[in-house]
Amino acid sequence: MMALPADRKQEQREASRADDPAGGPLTTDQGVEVDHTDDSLAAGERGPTLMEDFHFREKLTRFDHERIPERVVHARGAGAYGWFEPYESCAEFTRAAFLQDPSVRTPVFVRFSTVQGPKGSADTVRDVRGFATKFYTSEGNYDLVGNNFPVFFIQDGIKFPDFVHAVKPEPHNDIPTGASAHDSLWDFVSLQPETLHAITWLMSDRAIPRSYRMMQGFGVHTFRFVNAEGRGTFVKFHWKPKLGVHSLVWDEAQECQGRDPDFNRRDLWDAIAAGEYPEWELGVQLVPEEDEFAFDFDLLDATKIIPEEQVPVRPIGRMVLDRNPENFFAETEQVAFHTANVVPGIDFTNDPLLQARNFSYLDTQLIRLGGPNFSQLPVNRPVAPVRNNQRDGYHQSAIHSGTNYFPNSLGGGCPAHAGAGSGAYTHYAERVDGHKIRRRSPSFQDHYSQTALFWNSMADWEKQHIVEAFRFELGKVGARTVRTRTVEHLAKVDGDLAAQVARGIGVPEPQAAEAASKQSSPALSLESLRGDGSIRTRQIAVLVTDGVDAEQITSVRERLAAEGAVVEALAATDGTITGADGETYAVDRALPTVASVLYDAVLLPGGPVGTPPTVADPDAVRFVRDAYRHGKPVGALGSGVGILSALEPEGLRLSTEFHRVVTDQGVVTDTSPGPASEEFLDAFVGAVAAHRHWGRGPVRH
Ligand code: HDD
Repeated sequence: MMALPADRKQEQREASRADDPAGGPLTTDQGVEVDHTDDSLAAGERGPTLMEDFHFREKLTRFDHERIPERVVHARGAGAYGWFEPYESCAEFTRAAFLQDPSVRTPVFVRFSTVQGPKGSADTVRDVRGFATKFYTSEGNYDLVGNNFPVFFIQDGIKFPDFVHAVKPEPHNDIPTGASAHDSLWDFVSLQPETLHAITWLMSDRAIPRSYRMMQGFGVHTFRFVNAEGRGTFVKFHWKPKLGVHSLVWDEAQECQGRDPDFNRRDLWDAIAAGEYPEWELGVQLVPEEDEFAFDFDLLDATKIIPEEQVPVRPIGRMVLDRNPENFFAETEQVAFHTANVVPGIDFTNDPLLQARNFSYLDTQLIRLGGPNFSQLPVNRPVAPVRNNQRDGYHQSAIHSGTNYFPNSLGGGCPAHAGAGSGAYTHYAERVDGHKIRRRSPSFQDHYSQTALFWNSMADWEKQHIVEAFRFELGKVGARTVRTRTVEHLAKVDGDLAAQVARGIGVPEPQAAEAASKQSSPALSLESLRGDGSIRTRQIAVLVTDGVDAEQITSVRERLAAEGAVVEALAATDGTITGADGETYAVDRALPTVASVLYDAVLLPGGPVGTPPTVADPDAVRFVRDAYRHGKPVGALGSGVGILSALEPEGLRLSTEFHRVVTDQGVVTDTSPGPASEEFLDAFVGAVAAHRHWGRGPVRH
């Protein structure tokens, strides 16, 4: 096995750079120098443009052809480079070279995406997120093309065009953009109960992640590991983020779509640019071949999970993303993933969704990237050598020489077959025997038990969010029959869920029925996915104004920065403010340019005399009220506590105790003047680490 430095991919990328290190003047595509690109060549000062202006024609033609088709799904995305390293050898289960040696780092490129919206849609929509990883291994590229849900909406890939047509904007008016709350999706759902499990995930907070860096990834299908002896083991892949799994609230997510449509993309970019490299642990659930039928669901059914309590997730390695791409189009747009890009030691199962994907991805790249040579593009090129007789086609950029067929003697027989004992891919020798039939296996028929398992596993606040999401989505569906039919299916999952949804959307409550399952899997709740508990990279706003107690701000800044949080001082206008000590302090941003939804927490420092004028600023008032109703930590110090109480966020009850740190539902206050105490800072950091404080009650709009 060849040791592969993680920067091998970067070295390879260098060769594709278009920059001219020596500088030099503007040229045409043919390298002819251009001295004037502001006016076209014309017959006289006010005359027509001349055909012979080759610079004008080339420039316009190139511009006219800049666009390629966007991905039919997952059109909007953001990507980054990084590396993967295994914790220990996985040789017992797989011969995959990149999973053998903890000292070998394999380069990766990861693209995160939304599914429904077009390339220019907003990030914080309610949707599944794609989580696709290309490992540039020493044995060729391995693509793990996953999502942030462990289950999919359909069981057989032949239904994919139907499902995607239903969820995409309606064909007559192309509405809605980046949203599933419309008739055609719910019509499909109400007629196709296999969607219910993934749909319930879609109604959960998993569908509005706070950050790509704070979401799980799943390979979804059951794949197969194969070891050097040819023994197979079923495997499900899990990515777990080091920072924990955190989400937005729906009201906030919607506002964020307007305030910063690039919210998740920017977050990923900024974190990497700041050296805060996102990290995930790769885990596997392993099932021996002989246990294939040991479950009350079918391992080949992509609408099912294996509960972690039944088969624990075994951590096998970690991935760190440490480099932003340099050109969005060249890299993030042109990256081409394919579920059939596997390496020796990783194989497929007969999951009918996976089988269809193994056809679809290559097919789509051919049209999207305009021909068969897209694997030569820098982001797609393997670092392993490529030698074969595939030739020609659009955009061929390699100069092949010698023979182009096999077998040959004129080319010395090259490239020869890989020899026995080499790294060649051998397909797992599964015995297959059957009649040709078009029929879903009876083992795929139960669509309700695992939907109920998911529902049962949710904390109360997660359940409440799911009910609200169903009400929102179905409330936007015009066809009453579709609303009713969907609720009837929900009743087969859980009577209480169905009744709560029905009450919000004006359809009859279905008759109470037995829940489809009484089981739960605590590992599915966000409550159990807090990660390392740190507050690294959380965005914390400190609202400042003239007369503010600068010592308080400094003490807060120092501590929060030491914890890895990003602290920004916001004031009514940009520039500087004058502290109570008479010194001037820099403002990071003006309040009108930002919004509460772009921050994770807010802190109100005080001033030595009376109430600083912050409270009179409508932007500041809205900021604090929004943060409070979105469950975010709110801190107040000194006379800032008075300001907070004057703002009267709905439901806020402030303690009347003076000069003591009081923490209540993520609101941390201390009326003491001067620098923040350790006790206050500990409590505030703890409140930020907890992310949201649901005990305040439902989010009011
Ligand atoms: Fe897919 C893109 C993930 C089912 C057909 N898919 C795509 C991407 C991700 C997924 C992350 C974007 C990759 C990128 O960033 O470029 N898809 C999934 C998951 C599925 C799934 C986790 C279920 C387990 N997909 C699925 C099916 C089919 C497709 C059943 C077709 C039979 N998917 C495609 C596609 C796309 C795609 C049409 C569009 C753009 C592309 O491939 O490159 O081929």
